[in-house]
Amino acid sequence: MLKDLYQFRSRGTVGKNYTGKKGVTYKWLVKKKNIWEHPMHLHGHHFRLFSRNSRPLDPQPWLDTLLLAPDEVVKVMFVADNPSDWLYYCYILEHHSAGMGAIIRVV
Ligand SMILES: [Cu+2]
Repeated sequence: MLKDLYQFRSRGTVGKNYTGKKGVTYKWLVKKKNIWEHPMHLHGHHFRLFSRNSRPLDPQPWLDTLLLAPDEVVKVMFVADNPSDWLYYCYILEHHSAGMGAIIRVV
């Protein structure tokens, strides 16, 4: 089963928190429309990129961080197999404190 998780739709908004079910594979759209790069990091899980700007990619290695280019839209997939509350955020402290952070709860 695939579910979309959609983060950081507009500039300056606080990241929305999500709840996922253990064992479910989630498709996750990462998008931030501005001029900066964002090194996005997820605790507790690894994920795989499968498209950048709607272009499918060859099989990619497992990651816990991805570099989001300016105006880029990236699709990743991960299996929610580690129950707890996990932080997902931009490593750049100014961006994180401005709202680029969210909790993904796996139950
Ligand atoms: Cu950032």
